[in-house]
Amino acid sequence: MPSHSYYFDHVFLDAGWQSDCLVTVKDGVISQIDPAPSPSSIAAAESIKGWALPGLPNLHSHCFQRGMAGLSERRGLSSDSFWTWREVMYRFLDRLDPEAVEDIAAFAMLEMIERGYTALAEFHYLHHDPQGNPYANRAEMAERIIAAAHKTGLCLTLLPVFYAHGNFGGQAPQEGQRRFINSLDGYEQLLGDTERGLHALQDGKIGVAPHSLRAVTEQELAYLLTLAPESPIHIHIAEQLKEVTDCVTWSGARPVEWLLDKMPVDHRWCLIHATHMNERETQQLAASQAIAGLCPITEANLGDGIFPATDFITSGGAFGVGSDSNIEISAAHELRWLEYGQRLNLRGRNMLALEAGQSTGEALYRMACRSGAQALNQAIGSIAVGKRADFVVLNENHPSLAGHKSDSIMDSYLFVAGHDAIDRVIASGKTWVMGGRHHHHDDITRRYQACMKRILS
Ligand code: NGQ
Ligand code: ZN
Repeated sequence: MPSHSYYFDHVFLDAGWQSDCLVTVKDGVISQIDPAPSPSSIAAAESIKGWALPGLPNLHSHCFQRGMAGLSERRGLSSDSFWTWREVMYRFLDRLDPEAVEDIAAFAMLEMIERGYTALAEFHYLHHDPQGNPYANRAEMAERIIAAAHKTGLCLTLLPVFYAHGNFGGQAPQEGQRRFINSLDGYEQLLGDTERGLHALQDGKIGVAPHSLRAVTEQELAYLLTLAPESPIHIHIAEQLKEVTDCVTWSGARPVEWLLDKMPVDHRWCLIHATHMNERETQQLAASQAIAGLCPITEANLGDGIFPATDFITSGGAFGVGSDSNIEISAAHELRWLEYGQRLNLRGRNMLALEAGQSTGEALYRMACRSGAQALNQAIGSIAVGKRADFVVLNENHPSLAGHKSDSIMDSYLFVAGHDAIDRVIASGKTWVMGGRHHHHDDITRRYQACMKRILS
């Protein structure tokens, strides 16, 4: 494939904003960056106005949950909680066949790429048919997720989930969990089939996802770690207080404490939520090189609590963000709410920028890019040679950016304009979104509408 050059008015490099910069892309990867290009190379390049950022990685999602957004916001008979939401979610599953999963996933991914994400780690656990039997093709559902990524241009790390139990200590799974359940043998087969399916994508990668400490035993977890030794490991942990007390009752230790004690937690790991940690756990997790995968919009929606992000980063910890339940998909809003949670909790401002004079938006964006790349095991999250050519370009004419210099662009994007400012998105060197709309916006949206009418009828 021949190379292609972009001449950016403004581009956010590792060293900061750079004006009038030439970026050359070959085979979907950045091959050269020239901050002082010659007039002839400028003339030969495609000129891009506006403010170009690296695409943000979305490190945690369950795409199918996009289809139930808005269906669990009505007060129930007893007090509503994460656990009653989960019952609604389990009932919603009864409506989903492979076609619906593909149509909903494509729509969720469409929103992701139109709203600032160019890569996704999909934590995929809806494996089986409505009776709980594997499909003839064990990776049927995984292939639907892969097809949706293909249609939208998102870079995909697919995390098939291992789920075997209903609570700590190897308890039997509940009826509502039947579509998630695998033996270790069945899981290994699924992992292999999914990995083969990922060859359909240019940058498809695999990872291993024990659902939570509730869903796996210690022995199963130890075994899972051996299955793909180079790949990321993602796990839900300590999201709800009940999970903490159940874990203490079972083992005498808190979930994060237990995990750090029993498992070789390192840079391969991404701990999703980790909301409820004491100071010691916060410091030890920070030192482990694992990523904290935070999903502040979902955590607010589900009433989880607030992650100790300020203490965590002061201790050297690294976080990325995910859209999780997909109740609202927006890279900017996710980061905004991460910062706002800290402000509300600690009654301060600019909590997640560590140095005086630093832009909070830039601190958040850089952290989530770097950690997201690690959690997805992909060469993404930075505009640098060797990285996937993913650019999110903000409209220079957006009113909330008008008159701004580079030092306040990221803050205005994250805290003010949000995804409304996104003009163009380039993923793997190809333009997928123009004027804020994906090439397949209408088709994917129409399919989603038809699907929702069908499954909600
Ligand atoms: C999930 N979601 O697997 O979709 C979980 C809820 C559970 C979030 N934690 C179910 N947001 O943890 O058991
Ligand atoms: Zn989740």
